[in-house]
Amino acid sequence: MAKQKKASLEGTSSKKQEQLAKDKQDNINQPLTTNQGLKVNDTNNSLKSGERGATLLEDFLLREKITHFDHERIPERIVHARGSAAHGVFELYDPIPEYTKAGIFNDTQRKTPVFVRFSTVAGSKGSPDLARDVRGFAVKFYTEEGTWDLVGNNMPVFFIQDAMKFPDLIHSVKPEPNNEIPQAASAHDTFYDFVSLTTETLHNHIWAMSDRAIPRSFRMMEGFGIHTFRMINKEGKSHFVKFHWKPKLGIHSVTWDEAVKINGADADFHRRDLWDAIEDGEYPEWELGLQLIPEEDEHKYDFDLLDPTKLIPEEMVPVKIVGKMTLNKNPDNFFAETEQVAFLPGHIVPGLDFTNDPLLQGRLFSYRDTQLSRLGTPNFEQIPINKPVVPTHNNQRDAHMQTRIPEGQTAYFPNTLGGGCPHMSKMSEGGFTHHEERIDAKKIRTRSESFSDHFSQPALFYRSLADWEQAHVADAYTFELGKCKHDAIKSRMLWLINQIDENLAQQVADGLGMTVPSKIDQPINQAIGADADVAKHQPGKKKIYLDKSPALSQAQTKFDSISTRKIAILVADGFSMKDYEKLQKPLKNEGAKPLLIAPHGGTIKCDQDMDHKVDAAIDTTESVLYDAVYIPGGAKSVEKLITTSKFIKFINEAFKHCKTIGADHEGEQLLDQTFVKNHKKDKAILINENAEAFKSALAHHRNWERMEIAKEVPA
Ligand code: HDE
Repeated sequence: MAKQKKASLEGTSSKKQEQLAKDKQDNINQPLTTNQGLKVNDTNNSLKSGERGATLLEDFLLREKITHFDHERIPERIVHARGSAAHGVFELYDPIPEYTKAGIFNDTQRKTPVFVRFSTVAGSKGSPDLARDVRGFAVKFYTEEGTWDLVGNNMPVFFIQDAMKFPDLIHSVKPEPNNEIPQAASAHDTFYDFVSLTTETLHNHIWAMSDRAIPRSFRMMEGFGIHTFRMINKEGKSHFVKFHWKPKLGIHSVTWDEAVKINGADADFHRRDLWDAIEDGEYPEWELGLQLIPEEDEHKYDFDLLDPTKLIPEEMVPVKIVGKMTLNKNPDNFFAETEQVAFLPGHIVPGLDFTNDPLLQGRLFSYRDTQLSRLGTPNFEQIPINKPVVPTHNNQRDAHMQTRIPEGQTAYFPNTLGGGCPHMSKMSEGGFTHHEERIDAKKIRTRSESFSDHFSQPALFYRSLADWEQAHVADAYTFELGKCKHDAIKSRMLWLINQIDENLAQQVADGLGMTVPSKIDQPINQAIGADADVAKHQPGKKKIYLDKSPALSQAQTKFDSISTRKIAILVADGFSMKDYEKLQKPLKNEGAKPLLIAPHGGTIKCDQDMDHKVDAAIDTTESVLYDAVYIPGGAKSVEKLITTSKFIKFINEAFKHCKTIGADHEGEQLLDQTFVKNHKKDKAILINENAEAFKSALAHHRNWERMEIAKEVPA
């Protein structure tokens, strides 16, 4: 199946890949040279005055090598430093000329190349993948009309409403400035000090307390453009639009206990997962969906479309699926591509435009600016990964690392000496023009009152979750606040959570050993100016304009695929080949990965005396790295497994994390040594069942009904 997929995409010639090929460097069969092309015959020893003497200044080979090394690092991204990326293609299902004239949304024959970078937000470049955090979901479309960047996240709302607050938000969540602790974690006082005083953060914050913040895989997350953008059609008519990415594999997460352990067992868990899936030909796919709102309906909702802390429930405005994105190629070089890629929300194409969302407006400035310090030059757009696939011509000149050689006498407009070129394009020739928006306003530094409802949507989100998701949210708040030292901060947070949901606040308070305060002694929303009327800006009581939005719950996602799920098959010498084969082939046929875990590395013998390659020795792996466990029969094999305590821990942990566990014949004896012994009726514990039952439980990801019992497992 994997091979077939690869073949089907081979014909996808990508203009971007052809362009990148020109800059690639292949060292195979090439002599080592300096950067001047001088062949080198010793790159191991410096030039010395005598065998044991000092190194000579003359040694230009040493100087070139060391100097380049000394300058290898560039500043990491101030946010989203930790990330992984891949190449792919976007294909349109049906043209939508009634909404936009953008070529990418009108031509179903196009295979638009994309480069997509996923990231965490708060951690440094080397931080672990399973931090509780928002994930970046940035897509660069190399379109025929220029590059379009859709720089979004895996949650549909943001923490703040105005770009002015971004440095405050980030300073509060990043490691504290006096001791640079904690790394890649929001569970500390400065973050909650800020959140508890800035109520607009509460909506994104409750998403960050949910399972969305600990995804099983980048391939199993949704993506959102967050802001309301505009689509403009040929007649100049504008529609508001929100962008959604829907993962083909559904939305799935790990548990917090797993996340903590994965960070130790494999800090590159998400990075590796994305890389491996693409190498295996199991190409990650998302459908692109649009929520389209006619201009006339701008003021129809109980929230402001320009407020990036609000989502539009899918039940109010359905998501129209318009195309599909497939990631089908890993980068060749992490630094050149993943690190140097520069996303700018300001990169748009005709047929798309911005709105006055004050967060988006600030981003339009920030991203170009940040590339200057990160990549060191306004010529960052000449770096291969950032180059558009269409030609560029203008009168910008020079600056650090200019790689082009502009010809001619003129670098200004208008001119006659250069034949008036490069000339401007009329709209009819594809020239970009801004949507004409009527503005009649005072210049004023303020926040619109229509932005001040801060409790309704966090409450809607919480109400829409399944019981098990709500329990995870309560646990997350309790964990995070439990790490804070200041009671005043925790108390303010409890009061705020109480505004969202009283039951939730009570659970968190119980966990913290505190009481929910009935009032707080200071205005809670401090994100306003000194002269502003504080009372006017207090968030009102939550409103209920929609009882529930099922689309917000992961319980409503797809549970129909086992593709790329990893199954740990626990074996020792003498395991039953018949049992193994019963499961192995059906799993592989559907793209899942059965992996042999044995007491030692190398090979292991089945009961038919055949050698099988071991995928991991038990001491080098952990159950948190797999989606399910299976123990085939074979008396000798099971006897050995029972005496190796790590296998017992492995199964207990898989049980704790609500995973599917299967066993056949003597394999059951191993389960009898574990917590599973008393829970064989659990619907994801499959003893002597057929492969279909195992696959179905696996596709359901987890048996969350087990959650309460699982808490008792001392693993
Ligand atoms: Fe970003 N953000 N951001 N952000 N953001 C950056 O740009 C910034 C915001 C997002 O994989 C930086 O090139 C400001 C919202 C992603 O390379 C920086 C504001 C959303 C990425 C920056 C926001 C995002 C970034 C750091 C408030 C979701 C990673 C490096 C006005 C819609 C892109 C860089 C990648 C990166 C600033 C708010 C998503 C500093 C000032 C809202 C996915 O420019």
